[in-house]
Amino acid sequence: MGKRGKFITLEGGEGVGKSTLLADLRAKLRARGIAVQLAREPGGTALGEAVRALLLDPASRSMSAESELLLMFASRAQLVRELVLPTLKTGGWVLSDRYVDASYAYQGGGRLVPDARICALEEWVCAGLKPDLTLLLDLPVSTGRARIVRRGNMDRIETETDAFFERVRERYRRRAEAESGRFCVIDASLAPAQVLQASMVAVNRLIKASA
Ligand code: Z5A
Repeated sequence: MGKRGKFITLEGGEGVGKSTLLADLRAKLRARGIAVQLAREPGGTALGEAVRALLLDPASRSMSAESELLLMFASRAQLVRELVLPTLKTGGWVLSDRYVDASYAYQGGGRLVPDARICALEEWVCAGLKPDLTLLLDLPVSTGRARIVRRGNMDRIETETDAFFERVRERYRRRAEAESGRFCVIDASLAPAQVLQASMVAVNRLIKASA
């Protein structure tokens, strides 16, 4: 049987530069001859994109924390089975804009859903799939928000309070401390080229380990 591919996730609060980094990382990996599949959460499959539209629609303002959490996991269940596991199995690498850490940060940290609930869903839905590497782009909330505001068109979650996003950031940092072998924390206030360079240090380690 061929070698399993690697699963890299990008995490962080609003406007930290995940989409920007994702495109740059894909280019770097492809230049090294590595087949890369991009993913995003919520979304990444036809079903997941429909769920994403529901989740982010400002008109869904009455959505409960429980509904939000379950919809995030519904999208994830489909992504894992339809895209991530099949790609890894054939030796491809998957770069995903968010994965299960986002549920602990946003629904756990932000919405105060008990971790035990999220953990139970993770055990069921993720089928033991953990990222090989998680790049956490860390940025003060005010800086990320300023970038988002400049872009315009705020989605439902982006209109949350600063206190909500401070809790999200704190939760991400705590998870990174607790799993320092999997996480690499990047200073997202650096210029995009420097963010890419710092990320490539960790990615190169993964490439070496898989050679
Ligand atoms: N969510 C959740 O609650 N629970 C879950 O389990 C999951 C997700 C999976 C959708 O995610 C929402 O779902 C998200 C979390 C929640 N909540 N919100 N809000 P998303 O990933 O699609 O949305 P996002 O976090 O808001 O991503 P984003 O707005 O697209 O930001 P980004 O991808 O991190 O940044 P970007 O688009 O690359 O950059 C933003 C701007 O900054 C842009 O103008 C860039 O040109 C600029 N930029 C990028 N990098 C830099 C640097 N280094 N310096 C200066 N400017 C930069």
